Amino acid sequence: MAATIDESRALRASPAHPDGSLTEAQVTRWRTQGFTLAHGVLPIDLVDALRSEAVNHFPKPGSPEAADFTDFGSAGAFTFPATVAAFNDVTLHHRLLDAVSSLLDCPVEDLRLSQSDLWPKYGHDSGARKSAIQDNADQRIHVDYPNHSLAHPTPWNRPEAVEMIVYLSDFAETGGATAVVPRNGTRDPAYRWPIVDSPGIGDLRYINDREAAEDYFADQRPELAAWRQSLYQREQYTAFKRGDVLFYRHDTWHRGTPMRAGTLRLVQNITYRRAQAEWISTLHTGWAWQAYRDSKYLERMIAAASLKQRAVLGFPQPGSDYWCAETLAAVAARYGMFGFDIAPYQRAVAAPEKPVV
Ligand SMILES: O=C(O)CCC(=O)C(=O)O
Ligand SMILES: [Fe+2]
Repeated sequence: MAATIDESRALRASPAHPDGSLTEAQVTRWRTQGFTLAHGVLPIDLVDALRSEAVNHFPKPGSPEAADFTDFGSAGAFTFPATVAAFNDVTLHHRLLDAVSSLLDCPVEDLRLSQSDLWPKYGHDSGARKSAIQDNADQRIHVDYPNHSLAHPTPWNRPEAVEMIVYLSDFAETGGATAVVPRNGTRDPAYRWPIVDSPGIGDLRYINDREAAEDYFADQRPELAAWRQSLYQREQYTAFKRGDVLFYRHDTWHRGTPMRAGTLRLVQNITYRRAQAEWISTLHTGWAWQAYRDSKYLERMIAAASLKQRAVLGFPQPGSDYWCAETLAAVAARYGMFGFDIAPYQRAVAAPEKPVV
């Protein structure tokens, strides 16, 4: 696909409301077709701040280090919670939280963060690389749930999670559109149930590269090989601009496509799930594991966070059974020096909401 796409299959971001909230059309599109590409959700200054931190951190495209860089998987320094403030600020941005809340029709306090990492992807000259079966350039069409969930997505109309790709680069420069297959109504054959017909699911071997994956699939499930080809034929491609956000789902067919050689595409991947969906794993080490650093960046982040931001990290909320005179004093003793305000938690203990009788 590289840096040019068939115009009739190009997806361009639609603008969010001026306050960054998703429009009704964007919400409907996510709920019916399985994705929406939105512009103006995050402040562009924040996107640019994160982008320049990442550009300085990763090898320059075209350098020998870039050629050796394994571009599959998340990047340690840019995994939540990170020492890069802009990265955490994007992750916990109230506009993203509000967007997920409107897509899932679920209060922000009932969401939990389960992924936030930044993926650098380098464009290689396809002729110069022998396609390996786990090559990440031209991915097989897939859904993301198998390595996020221990179970299987719930039926379409009760989604449990929202995945996001925050683009920090411009498609016009890097290529590497994300291909997505829009779901077309309740009987769309592309969205047949259950969603198990993809390499890596069940007893099928995991293979990333498109060509290798489809050869393998044709061998293992010959009766469904043409069906998988029909997914590729229906792809649409994100012609993203810096700051655009692709909101999609664990049950949306999609894939990464080849980039322009000699370029670096930076994206941040974020997932929020419903609090009760415990079968959706948190992909990273527990947040508390970043405590004890000399900079105290985790402790400072918790102290500075809003009640909603703390809630999505699993911090006990006002009104939780966790809070009592002893825990109020203890948490204040742990975080007070960083400016943590215990008052909202205290108030809820002093004046619990009256039970409905
Ligand atoms: O890089 C992209 O645009 C999509 C990547 C993707 O779908 C994946 O790695 O699971
Ligand atoms: Fe994916």
